[in-house]
Amino acid sequence: MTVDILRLATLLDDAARNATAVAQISATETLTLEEAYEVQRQSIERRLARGERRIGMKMGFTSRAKMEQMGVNDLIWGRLTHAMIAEDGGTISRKRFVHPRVEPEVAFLLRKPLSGIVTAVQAMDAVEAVAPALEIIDSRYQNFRFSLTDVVADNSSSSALTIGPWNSPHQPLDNLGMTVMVNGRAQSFGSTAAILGDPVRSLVAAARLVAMSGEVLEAGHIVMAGGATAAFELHVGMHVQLEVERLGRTSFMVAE
Ligand code: OOG
Ligand code: MG
Repeated sequence: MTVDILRLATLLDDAARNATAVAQISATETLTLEEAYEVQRQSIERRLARGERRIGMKMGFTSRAKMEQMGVNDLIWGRLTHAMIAEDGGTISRKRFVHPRVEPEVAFLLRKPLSGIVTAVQAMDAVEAVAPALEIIDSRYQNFRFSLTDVVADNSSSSALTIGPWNSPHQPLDNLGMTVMVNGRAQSFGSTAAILGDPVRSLVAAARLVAMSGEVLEAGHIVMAGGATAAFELHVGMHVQLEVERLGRTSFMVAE
């Protein structure tokens, strides 16, 4: 039986749009990794057709903490659109999501295109700025459970993000302390070192992975490096703040 890519892309796009969970695709169908990325691409095409603009990509499972939490051990990526960006310090409605979680990250802003096999030096040369970032992930699968191909098809759970101040990339980024506060209390601590040892490695991997799909990271694109700690559930009334050493803070509030 051949896989109906467009049907699955529509299923996941509708699930995200309506904030309703669906059963794991892998429960009934076996996709190759290439087919899963094609489902992802076509589901994002539907967003673009509704007027959303592509603004970059996100990396997933770049830390051991995230791999262990979700039981997936491969690097994955997803496509970001402008509609996923939430105001830094603003309020986000819980209604947009199925079962949202949040995780601390850093984001890169590119000043030059990047694609293919690059060194860390070449990758950093393409970076305009680096910022603290919070990623809200929201699997469209019931119980937030998925296989590798399930999560790839679902745009790697990409849902929303906030980005703090942009900083010069000309500084060490490989071991910056990360503190997540919820309603003024410390929720978790981490380090950018948890992201593949140095978040620039995530950017190197991002360039390699987009090239495998025949794509390029463009100047002006944002790359989310991946969660440094396990993600935690969001609930109405939570104020979440991330502070990254030397890079600054980003935050949001969850409303009804
Ligand atoms: C998949 C997305 C993983 C990260 O930063 O590792 C991810 C998930 O955990 O639902 O965004
Ligand atoms: Mg993430």
